Amino acid sequence: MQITGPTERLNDLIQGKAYEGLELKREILDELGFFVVRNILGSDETNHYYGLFKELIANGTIKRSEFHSTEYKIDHVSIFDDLPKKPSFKKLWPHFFSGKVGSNFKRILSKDQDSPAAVILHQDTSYQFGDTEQYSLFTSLTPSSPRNGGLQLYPGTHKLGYLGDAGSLNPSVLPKEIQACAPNLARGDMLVMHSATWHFSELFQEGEERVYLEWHILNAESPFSNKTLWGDPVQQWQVDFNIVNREESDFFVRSRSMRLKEAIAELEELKMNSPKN
Ligand SMILES: O=C(O)CCC(=O)C(=O)O
Repeated sequence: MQITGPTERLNDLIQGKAYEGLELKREILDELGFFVVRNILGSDETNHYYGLFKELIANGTIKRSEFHSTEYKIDHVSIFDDLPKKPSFKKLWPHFFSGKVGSNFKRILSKDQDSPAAVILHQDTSYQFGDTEQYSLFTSLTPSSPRNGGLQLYPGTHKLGYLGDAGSLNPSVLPKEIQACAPNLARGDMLVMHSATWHFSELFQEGEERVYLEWHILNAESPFSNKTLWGDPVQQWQVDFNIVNREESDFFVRSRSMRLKEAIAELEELKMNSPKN
């Protein structure tokens, strides 16, 4: 298998730091699959949301997900819901889905010395439902860089779309000229990422805890949108289901992952009953 792409152009954009600015540049997001909007929140606002996050942990309202080392599910909490109404966020919405912007989950992704694990190279599209044009908006509540496990992304890889399976991707199939980009985020910066972009994060090594407040956005007319953030959508089909709990969907009577779970359970049983035990 050989993949070719506009590597010279992508490298020029990365080297010229075209991926960052005070305002979202939609055409650059389309080319690279990501963009950093600087200073989407001021420092007082950022500290306010960071404080809320710490309070929610301290009073037991949220906790780290059992099977995802950086994730806190926060969909049951409404104190972050004023964010999409902030003037700086409102400026973003006309850039997406002809101004009909929906969301179907929000969460916090944090990494520190107590939960330092690296996250494999993957794309989110394989874990989502519906249209493949969806985005994560990661607002950084603390400084983020590769040293504290910040996200790194392969430019342009969203153009490959959905890849037919989920799991750890193989970066050696990409054109050798393409390098991962590791944007440093300051408190209050936002990383906008197309869900098909290949991304990963390294082990937390040092520095402040790395905390992203993520809003996931999609076309508000998608059956999987459960909250309209902007516009006046006509939503003819709706699936009442929170994709943060994707393993609980009822779409399949028998899916690949169900068969895999069954096979693992059978294997465990065989091992238990083998004469060696
Ligand atoms: O928290 C991280 O470092 C990455 C998380 C991520 O990419 C994901 O949950 O899809």
